[in-house]
Amino acid sequence: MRPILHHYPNSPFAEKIRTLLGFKKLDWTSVLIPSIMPKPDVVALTGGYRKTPILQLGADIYCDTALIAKVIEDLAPSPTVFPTEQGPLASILAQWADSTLFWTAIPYTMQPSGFAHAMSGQPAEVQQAFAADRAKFRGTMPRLRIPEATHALKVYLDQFEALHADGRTWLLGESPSIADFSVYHSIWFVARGGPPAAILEGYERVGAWRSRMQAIGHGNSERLDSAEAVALAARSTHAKPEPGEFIETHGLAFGSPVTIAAIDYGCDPVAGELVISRPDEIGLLRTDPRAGTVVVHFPRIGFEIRKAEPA
Ligand SMILES: N[C@@H](CCC(=O)N[C@@H](CS)C(=O)NCC(=O)O)C(=O)O
Repeated sequence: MRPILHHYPNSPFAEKIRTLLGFKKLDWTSVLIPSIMPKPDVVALTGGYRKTPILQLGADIYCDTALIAKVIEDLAPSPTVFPTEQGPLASILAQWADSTLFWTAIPYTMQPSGFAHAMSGQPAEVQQAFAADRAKFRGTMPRLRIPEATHALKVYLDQFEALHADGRTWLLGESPSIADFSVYHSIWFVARGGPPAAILEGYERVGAWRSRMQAIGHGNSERLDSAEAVALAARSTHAKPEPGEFIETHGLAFGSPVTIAAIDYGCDPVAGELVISRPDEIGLLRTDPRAGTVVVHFPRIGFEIRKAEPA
């Protein structure tokens, strides 16, 4: 089935998945979504989750790029981005990059000169709306100040430069892995960030690796309108969750009413019946007036399940 990516051009996590789709040579459908709330078509599909990107396969909606990467690996197993000779290291490095490195690159790049570059040409109301949206999105999550973010980013770049001193092609050796895609999207964001991009100067080996990543491209995609994608979900049948595969945790049986929410930021809860509980994935079934009955999937790590309170 042709995967549908809901994304917008300037999103680093979307760039991770666009590059992965390019690497896997998968034809995909591109749905452009707003970068700030409201996102009525996204929320019709997810039930409340608002982060970017999401991946849609018919009436199955996949949230968070840790899970989306695994879904893409299943759709196109070869060449793998989870090479066995690297064991679990690739996933561990990817998780560090998707959290610590990302939350260093963002406050560093969005310092006033980078924010002005990102917003150039936008009216003051749009800039204010973006800043207010992101303040609400981050919630109470601690945020590095610019001097600490700058220093940390230099330390990380020094470490990546040192890693490449042995002439390796990819971060963990001779095969690209999910770690390359996760580290790449934050460096990509810094590189297109205007004046703050100067921090990358002098990192020759990191620059050469970045060019190799960029050369992968985004593969072939066709555009679809987001309302069409919602209608497509309503016409599709979701994959059948298997009660036999369900691991009981939290004392919750298959089909229990729950909410699932991210635990770091963008913690909007999604309500439905818990129908997937695997070691690395959880998911719920919900019915939406526009999208019909859909299964919304999340990675287990980074999300919490709560028993739904009776109305
Ligand atoms: N853990 C999430 C993080 C996604 C994320 O933080 N995405 C940013 C854009 S790169 C976002 O959602 N920004 C707010 C928005 O797009 O509404 C993932 O791996 O997908």
